[in-house]
Amino acid sequence: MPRLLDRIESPLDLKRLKPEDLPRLCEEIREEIIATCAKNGGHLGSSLGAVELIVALHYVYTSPLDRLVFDVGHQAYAHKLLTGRRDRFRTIRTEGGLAGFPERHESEHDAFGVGHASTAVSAALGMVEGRRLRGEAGKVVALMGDGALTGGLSFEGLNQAGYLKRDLLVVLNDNEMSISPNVGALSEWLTKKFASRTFDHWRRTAKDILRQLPRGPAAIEAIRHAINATKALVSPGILFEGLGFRYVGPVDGHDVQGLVETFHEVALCDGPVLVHAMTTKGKGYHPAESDLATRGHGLSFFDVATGKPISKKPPAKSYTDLFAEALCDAMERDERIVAITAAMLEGTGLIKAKQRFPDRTYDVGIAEPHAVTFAAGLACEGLRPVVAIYSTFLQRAYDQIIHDVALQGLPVTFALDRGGLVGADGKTHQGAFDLSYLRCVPNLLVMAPADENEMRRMLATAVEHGGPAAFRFPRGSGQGVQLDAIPRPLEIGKARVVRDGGPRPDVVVLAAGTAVHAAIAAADALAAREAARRRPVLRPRRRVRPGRDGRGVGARGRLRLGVPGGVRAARPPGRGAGAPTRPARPVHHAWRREQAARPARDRRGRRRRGRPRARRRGVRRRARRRPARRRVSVVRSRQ
Ligand SMILES: Cc1ncc(C[n+]2csc(CCOP(=O)(O)OP(=O)(O)O)c2C)c(N)n1
Repeated sequence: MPRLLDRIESPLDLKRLKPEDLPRLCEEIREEIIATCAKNGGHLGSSLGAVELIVALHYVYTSPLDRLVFDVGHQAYAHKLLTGRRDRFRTIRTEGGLAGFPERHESEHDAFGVGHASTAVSAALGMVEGRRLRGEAGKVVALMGDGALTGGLSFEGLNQAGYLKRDLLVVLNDNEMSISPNVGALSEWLTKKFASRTFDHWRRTAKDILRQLPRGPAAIEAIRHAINATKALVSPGILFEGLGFRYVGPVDGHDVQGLVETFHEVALCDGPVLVHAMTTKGKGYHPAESDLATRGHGLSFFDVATGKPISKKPPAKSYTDLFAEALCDAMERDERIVAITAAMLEGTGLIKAKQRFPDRTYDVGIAEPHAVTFAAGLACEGLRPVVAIYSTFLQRAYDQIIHDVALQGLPVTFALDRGGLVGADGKTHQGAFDLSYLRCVPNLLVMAPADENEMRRMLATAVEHGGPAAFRFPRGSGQGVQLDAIPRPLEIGKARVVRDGGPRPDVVVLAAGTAVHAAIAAADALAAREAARRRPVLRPRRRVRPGRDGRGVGARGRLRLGVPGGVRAARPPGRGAGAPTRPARPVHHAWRREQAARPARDRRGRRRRGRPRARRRGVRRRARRRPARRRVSVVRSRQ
């Protein structure tokens, strides 16, 4: 039988289907999502769980006239399939293909670009208000998960929406999961829906009985009030109603026809409405549904039949695993150390700490700013909190880093995972800004380890340091170096000469972070070429003599390899200060090896020259006249 999905080029084609066709369409969408995620990886569980919600929303509302705003955007695969991107869906997350998240430039149906959590309500409310001010028609819908609801930003949006009383539909996709099972008092509150369902059943029965009894209208009215008051006590809706929303639910988030009816009804309501839909993460794919840890939240390549990962080589231990082990060891030795994550127990490896030290490991929900200030409070009481967080998500807590931790010099350690380029998750997830945004923070010790052993030593350094400290490490496996049994703290502020000697005394290679290994390879290659050619390959403009700490290296007499996947901070004042600079460009999704192979680009996004400046003609000619002593130095600078 031909697929219904193949008939859909836009949401208008979807509206031509009969409501009874929708369950079949949902199944076809699921198959497409599973087949694609198996090849490209991606957010399988979240996308499978939201299929019916997305189909029903597109069936009732008219995108792009009506705006559909996603939270995180990791559940939007069905939306991509229904909005003219079916043919390119199999390219998702690959270089040049569709992005894994909604992006405004990709489609007019992607109302808001996203990747980080808890933005949907605020963005949607802004759109509602923007349309009102411009006198434009159209509804706005925000689709968010119960995990995203743990982020304070969501409540800031709900708070204003309830106050403004504009037409805004918030659909709460409640699967009781964040990446791992959802946490917090709010999550417990939402589980009241079970009580609420039982109550609804009980209320219906009571009404039937009452109808048959001879009673006056006043008595019936009194009983109705009593029932409603009791419902408020057992329903999660009271929270949203208190914030000014009309609460509808809980409804079955996989009954697509029921959802269509509900959305038709609420589309006629004035003012803010919240529909509370219950869903199952990973719905329709047994391996995902039965994975209790994350319900197939985000998977890399897997076998569709079994759901088992397909991995070409046995995975070496990742930086994440090694960090988590080092942290557990440190927690064992030092009772002052506590571990904090913002809804990333799995991603940061802190699940290990949670198992070994449940009392000293905190998952605070998707609440990075709170995580940092909570850590500051712990530090005030003599503890040594380690906030394990992805580089990209720490961006959200910038003021907390400066105001709550750094200015007060509190001993909080930030362990930044996924520093550098992260691959297929794309521009919202690149850990490219951390060194730029951290280096300027007063009192903060900033480090980037060259390898996993140094990472362990940096954790020890940070804790011993007694002030604010941060170190960032990349995604993926370590260098495979030998690990010290007990990591010793490093000397702060000293660079290290990794290799000395070689054919050129006047060439210094500076590197930080895991670029040190690339720098050693570059130095080796350079030395080999120098030796083979019997003349200099590189000729710096002035002679340099590095000190042990990396100082004294002439500004031009060095070949500098940056930290992998980092961006430079803005142009310093004095060099064209005041003049408008061209904005830097984001790094888009691709496999990590493709990203690593891309030529470096300058601030304007132009390709950097493939060959070093000194190899240009005139320079080489002059260099021949003044051969240099042969020595290549590699200096690693450490902040
Ligand atoms: C600010 C921020 N912190 C952390 C994350 C990582 N993250 C991605 S999805 C997710 C869980 C979202 O849960 P929920 O909103 O309930 O959606 P579900 O996956 O359950 O459908 C988390 C923590 C993020 N995207 N943004």
